[in-house]
Amino acid sequence: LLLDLEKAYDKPDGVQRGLIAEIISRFEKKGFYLRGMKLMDVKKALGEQHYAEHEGKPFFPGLVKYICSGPVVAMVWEGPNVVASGRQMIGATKPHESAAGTIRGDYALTVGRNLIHGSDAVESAKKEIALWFPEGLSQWKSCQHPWIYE
Ligand code: DAT
Ligand code: MG
Repeated sequence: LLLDLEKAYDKPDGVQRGLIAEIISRFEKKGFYLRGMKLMDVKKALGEQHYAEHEGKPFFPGLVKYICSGPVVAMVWEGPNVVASGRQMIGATKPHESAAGTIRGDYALTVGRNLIHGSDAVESAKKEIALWFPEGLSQWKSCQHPWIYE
């Protein structure tokens, strides 16, 4: 059993557009473990810290404004290779390049409204989880576990 962690969240447009359940259900049905989830308003400092790697780029101010523009649903998903699988399920950054069948490929049109964030590596997932879930995560075991995990 490989344990990887991915922090994923619906961006404000996912909440505004009523896609919370649709997005969660893809990760849930795949068999990943939900370890943490909350609806939250994003303060500017958190938005800036979360996107610190993009500071200085021309789209940075708009990106931070967007992420702070309404509540997001922050989630932590765990499972074998969840970072790589999760990025595949989310789709490419630019929706016109994201494959049909991915979240962005199915529901998004523009890069600045691409619905969902997913950590790009286990290391960044750990940092993002510490940033978004300082209260810690939940550990539990599904009754379906042996039917999904060998
Ligand atoms: P991802 O969200 O797929 O990890 P990223 O980390 O490269 O993509 O960028 C973070 C977000 O910044 C991305 O979801 C949307 C925005 N962004 C990235 N490149 C952009 C660009 N060229 N123009 C406008 N927004 C951009
Ligand atoms: Mg990224």
